[in-house]
Amino acid sequence: MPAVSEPLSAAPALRHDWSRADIEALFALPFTELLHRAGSVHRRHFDPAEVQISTLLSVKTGGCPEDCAYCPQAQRYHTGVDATKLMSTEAVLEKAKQAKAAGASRFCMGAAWRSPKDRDIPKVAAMIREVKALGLETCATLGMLSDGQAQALKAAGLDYYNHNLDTAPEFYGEIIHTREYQDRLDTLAHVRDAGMKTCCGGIVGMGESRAQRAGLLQALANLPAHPDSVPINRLVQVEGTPLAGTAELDPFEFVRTIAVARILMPQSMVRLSAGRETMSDELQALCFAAGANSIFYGEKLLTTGNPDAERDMALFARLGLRPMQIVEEAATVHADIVEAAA
Ligand code: SAM
Ligand code: DTB
Ligand code: SF4
Repeated sequence: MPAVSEPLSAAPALRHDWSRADIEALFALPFTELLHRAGSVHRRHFDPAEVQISTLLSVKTGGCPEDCAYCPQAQRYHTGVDATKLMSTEAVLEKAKQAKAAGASRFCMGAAWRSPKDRDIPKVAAMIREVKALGLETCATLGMLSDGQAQALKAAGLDYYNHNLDTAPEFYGEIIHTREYQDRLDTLAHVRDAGMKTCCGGIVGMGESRAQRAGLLQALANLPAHPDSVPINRLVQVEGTPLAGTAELDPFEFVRTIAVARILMPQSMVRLSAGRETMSDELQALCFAAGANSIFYGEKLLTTGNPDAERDMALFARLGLRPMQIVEEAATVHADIVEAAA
C-alpha cells in the first residue's frame, strides 16, 4: 500500500549532524534490513512507484582544463572526445523538444568548463529561457559559479544547478588537483543564495573505501540544506582516464550507497545516475527498492552511453514504475499533507 495509509507521526526531522560512525553503522546493517529501512523512509515521503526522469545534453563538450581523474572530457587525457564549441540555442531547443516528447520532465545542460566566462552567461541564459518555455524544468552544470553568475542564471529561470562533491573530503585529493573541495562548497552556497535548487551528489567505484563512501554521504547530508536532487554515479571507466582499470565496486555495495543516501536525505530525489548502462535490470530494481527515485533518461549521458528509452520503459513496465509527473515541491507537499493527516 502507498505511504498515504501509514501512520507518519514518527517521521523524524531532517538531520544535518550525521557522524561518520552513524553512517558507517547504516552501511554495516544486514542488506535486507538496510533495504527495509530505506524503503520505509522512501514511502514516508514519496510514492515509491514514481520515478522522476531527467535528460542530459552536453551543450559544450570536451577540452576541459581540469584534471578530474574520472572524466573523459578533460583535455589532458586522451579519450577520443573531441572538443566542441557551445551549441546554438536553436540546436539545444530541438534536443529539449525531443526529450519532452520522450517523457522527460527535466532537461539538464552540461558544459565541460572549469567555470563559465561572464560572456558565456547570456548565451546559456537564452537556452534556459527557451527550454523553460517548453514547460520543462531546467538544470545546468557548468562548473564553478560566482555569486553574480548564479544570480544571472536564476534570473533566466534556471530551476536547478548541478555541482557535485564527487567524493569524501579525504579522498578528493586523489581524484582532482585543479580545484579544492571548498571551491565546490562555495559554488553550492552561491547557488542556494541565489534561490536555485541544488543537485549535488558524487561518484562511487573510484577505488574509495566504504568509510569514504560514508564520508561523501556525510558531506552531502550535512550541507546547510539537503540537496534537492542527489545523483549517485557509478564510475563509467573510460579508456585514457587515470581511473580506467579501477577494480569494480561490488554491486550490493552500490545498492547500499543508494539506501544510505535515501535514509540520510529522506526528502531528496536520489538519482541512479551514470553507470546504469552496464547495470542489469535486477540491479536497477534493487536500487529502486533501496529508494532511488530518479534516473537520467535517453541514450546518452554527456559523452558516454545510457540505456536506450525502450529498455527503460520496458523496465518501468516490468517493475510497475511510472514517470513522475509532479515536480519536487509537490512531493514535499504530499508528505506534508500526509503528516498533517496522521
Ligand atoms: N564541468 C562541470 C563540473 O565538473 O561540475 C560539469 C560537468 S561534469 C561532467 C558533471 C559531473 O559528472 C561530475 O562532477 C562527475 O560527478 C560526473 N562524471 C563525469 N565523468 C564521470 C564518469 N566517468 N563516471 C561517472 N560520473 C562522471
Ligand atoms: C551527474 O551527477 N552525472 C551526470 C550529470 N550530473 C551532469 C554526468 C555523468 C557523466 C558521465 C560521463 C559522460 O557521459 O561524459
Ligand atoms: Fe572538466 Fe567537469 Fe570533467 Fe572535471 S568533471 S574535467 S570540470 S568537465
